[in-house]
Amino acid sequence: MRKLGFFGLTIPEAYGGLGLTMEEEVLVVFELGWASPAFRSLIGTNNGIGSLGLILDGTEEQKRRYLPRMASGELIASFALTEPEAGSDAASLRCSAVRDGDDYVLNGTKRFITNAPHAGLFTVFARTRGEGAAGISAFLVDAGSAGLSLGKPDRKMGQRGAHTCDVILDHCRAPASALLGGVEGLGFKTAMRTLDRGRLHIAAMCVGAAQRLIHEALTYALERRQFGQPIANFQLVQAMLADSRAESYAARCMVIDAARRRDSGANVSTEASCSKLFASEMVGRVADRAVQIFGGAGYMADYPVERFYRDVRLYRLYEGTSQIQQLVIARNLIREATA
Ligand code: COS
Repeated sequence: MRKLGFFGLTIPEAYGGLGLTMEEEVLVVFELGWASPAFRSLIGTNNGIGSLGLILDGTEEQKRRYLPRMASGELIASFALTEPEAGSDAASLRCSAVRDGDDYVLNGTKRFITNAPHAGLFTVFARTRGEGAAGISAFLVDAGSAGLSLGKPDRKMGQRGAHTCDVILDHCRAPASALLGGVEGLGFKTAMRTLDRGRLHIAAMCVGAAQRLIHEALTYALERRQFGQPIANFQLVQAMLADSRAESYAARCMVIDAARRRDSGANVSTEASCSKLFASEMVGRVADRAVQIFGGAGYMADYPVERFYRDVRLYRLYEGTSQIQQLVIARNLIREATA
């Protein structure tokens, strides 16, 4: 995948990536979702939340320093926003960054950080001044920095091929040049704009995983015989396959439409949240039906549906829970109506 340029799918060509449009990116992500939701994380963060803050708000010097090595796969990037006490309420994060001479000194713990065990660079969100969103800044912190250490590997229900752990910052020194964009107080908006794209990427993953689950369930239903015939002949089984096909098609259309809108320069905060909400809930239902069609065999680790069932549960949780997507959609609706 490294040789084929997968680590730099969305990094601009000027920095050594393939510079795919969002529409092109989601087409690739459909395939990654089909193949392995967990393995996707290794390249997914370089093409999404790991690099996007830098692409959106980094200085030219910061981009030139890191993006070419990310695009080649030499440098794995990671996005460190979540904390033990700051999940859905990201603006309440407590990690602090205090200016000390030519450096910032960072203190705090970041939780569930995807790719942390492999990362060479973390985009760390920390509080430089005051309460709330306006007090948050983003820093590009090298993994080898003194004072940065990793917690024990997280033991997860699924997505075990995606490695996550705590990132602990204990008087970790980062040079002033590590401040993303060179300006304090922009970090929260960088995180939100990054997640707008990241959520669309996750929605595309859900579509790919759903298509794989339907393929597995259909293949099994055509082979498995009960009452003297393939179970695919039974209308109750057909109804499950048909609902899954219809719902995954709807999600696919949403994701492609939102991606095209983003490529045309539109703000897709609402469309990204709609896509992630619908697609992640959809793939949960599709995985559940796939296990049902397999019957007892679907509960066994012998078939991929058991792993997919566990893997796709995460999509309703990370990069914003379903409830956070509902909140974003409703807030945007009300803002538009009252503007
Ligand atoms: N793009 C640009 N700016 C945005 C934005 C977006 N999508 N969303 C919010 N902002 C801006 C707002 O305009 C506001 O700026 P001003 O004060 O200048 O108007 C600022 O950011 C704060 O926004 P808001 O008041 O809406 O922040 P809240 O604390 O109410 O929280 C939610 C917003 C809940 C949407 C946010 O905390 C969130 O997304 N939480 C989930 C976090 C998440 O996804 N975690 C997963 C981590 S990665 S696996």
